[in-house]
Amino acid sequence: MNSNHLIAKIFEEIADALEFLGDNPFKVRAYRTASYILESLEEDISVYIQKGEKIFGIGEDLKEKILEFIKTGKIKKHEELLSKIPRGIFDIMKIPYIGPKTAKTLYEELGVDNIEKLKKIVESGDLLRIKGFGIKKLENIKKGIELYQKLSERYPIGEIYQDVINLKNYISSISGVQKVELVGSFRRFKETIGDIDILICSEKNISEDILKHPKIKDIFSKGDTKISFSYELSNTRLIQVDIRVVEERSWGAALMYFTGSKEHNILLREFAAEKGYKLNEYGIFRDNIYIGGRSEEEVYKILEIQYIPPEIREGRNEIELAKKYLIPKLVEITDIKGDLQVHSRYSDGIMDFWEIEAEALKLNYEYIAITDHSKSLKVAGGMEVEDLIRRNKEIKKFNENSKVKLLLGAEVEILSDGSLDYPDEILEQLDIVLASIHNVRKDEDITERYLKAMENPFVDIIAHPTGRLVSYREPYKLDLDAIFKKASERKIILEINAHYNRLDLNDINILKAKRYNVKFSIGTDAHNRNGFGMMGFGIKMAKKAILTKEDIINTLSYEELISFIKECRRHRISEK
Ligand code: DGT
Ligand code: CA
Ligand code: CA
Ligand code: ZN
Repeated sequence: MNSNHLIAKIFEEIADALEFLGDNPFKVRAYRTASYILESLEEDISVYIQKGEKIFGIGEDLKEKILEFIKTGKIKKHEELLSKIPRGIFDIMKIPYIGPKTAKTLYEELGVDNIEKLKKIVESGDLLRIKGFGIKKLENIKKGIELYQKLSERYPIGEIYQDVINLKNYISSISGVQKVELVGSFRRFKETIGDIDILICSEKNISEDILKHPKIKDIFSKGDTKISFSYELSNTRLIQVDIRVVEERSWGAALMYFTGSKEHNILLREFAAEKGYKLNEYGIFRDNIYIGGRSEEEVYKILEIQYIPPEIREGRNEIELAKKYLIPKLVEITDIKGDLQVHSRYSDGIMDFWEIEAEALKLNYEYIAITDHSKSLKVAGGMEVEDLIRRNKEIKKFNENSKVKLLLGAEVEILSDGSLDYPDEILEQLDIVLASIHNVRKDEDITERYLKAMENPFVDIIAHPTGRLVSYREPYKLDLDAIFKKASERKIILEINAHYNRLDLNDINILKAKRYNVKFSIGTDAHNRNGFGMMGFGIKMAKKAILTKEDIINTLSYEELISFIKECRRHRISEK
């Protein structure tokens, strides 16, 4: 994650705090505007500052604050405000329908300084005692609280990923620590995380050392084997962390237990019991005598089943598969030979072809599909036909001397009537066509739009099929079975969009699609250099759905991929 998002959040909080305190409205506005602008920048703000570029909407004063953040990781003004206003009030101000003004009234009239108190006065109706607060306001606040809880209960895994890895690395560096592993839903790579679970094996008591970490806020428990606290993420939200310290001889059994899922654990324990074993977090036992548990492999061996990769331990059918040794070799990131969704400068990306090639070389890729947006998607720099033609020429020239092949591609809008945003003569010239929908009318069912578009023989891939954003936007209304069935008939590939905001298709939908015998592509949707790093998230989704290398087209070599796409197109044309 780049610092734009972090600074934007801080500016938002400063604006809230200033407004709460009744500061100058222009100042408040300046912070809000800057926050908005930061969120919409393509490149990290430090890049603009280095280049000495002025950014419209961010004045000198706020530029200083940004520099301060880049240098020190915080902003003094922000810290000051945080110490002046109870933390809970910041949370209240983030609730939809409640702005700083309402929060101020709630605080002054009824002493409401956290969400729990707010809930109480809403339920008891005490809120109506405040002058000017009527039924309508009460209803809105109720709705706001519900929405807020729905959004903030769980954390999208991509948003907390780096923070969690940092915490793990910190713990590994403490002397005496022998083993550290992230367990729970994080190790299973669920798309949202409730809390962080960490397992440690250590030769001495290390709780004091762990608790020295500056981002640890409240300590809930601090025993020899269990430590639990809240940890501040870089977006300033708090997440609970549960740490367990176990003995070496229990390491494997504890890894299994705390990785979960709970449903998986219950099933596995039942299976162990059927075989006459007792399985728990301390080990595997027969007649109460310890017979193993140092490593996961050891436990699986005793149970005489196949090793079950953590990503698939969700209590679906993995244990049945493991009993029959039917879990295939899951796809790995090293199988990937190229990225099939990348945006260049020609639309809303910021990279030129040389930069893209350089990144691809680092990743050992053979090819990259350049999939700029099509003309209707103006907000994302959609390309007019002439620009596309010019770009294609440039790509062809580039490919003459390049080490990485750039595919002529596009992410083409499916228009409201299901037609495509470029004419067929143009689509035909592209090596790879992604079709997708970015504009949906309220409550629109987009099934027919997709089905119509899928009649076009040049649609190779449906990109981010459901349109959902993890924790922020529900999937579009659509009949996925109809889409999957059509994809299978027409040999159209379904994308696993690896961007952490999207993860679309996700594991559940991939599993569903797989029953229709379709192929998948993984694309990062990279718009800048950091974007390529998302491939790992897409791989995790694929693994969770038990996909192998054979299920994913970007494990093919360049020649294989090109001929595969051609073959699919021939099939579609002949079918028509
Ligand atoms: P989360 O935190 O909601 O994203 O999901 P998890 O899976 O990380 O759940 P969490 O943190 O409550 O517990 C971590 C693991 O500990 C869980 O995956 C399995 C294990 N566990 C927790 N409670 C139980 C239980 O009551 N029975 C069994 N068998 N295992 C449990
Ligand atoms: Ca957890
Ligand atoms: Ca937990
Ligand atoms: Zn898109």
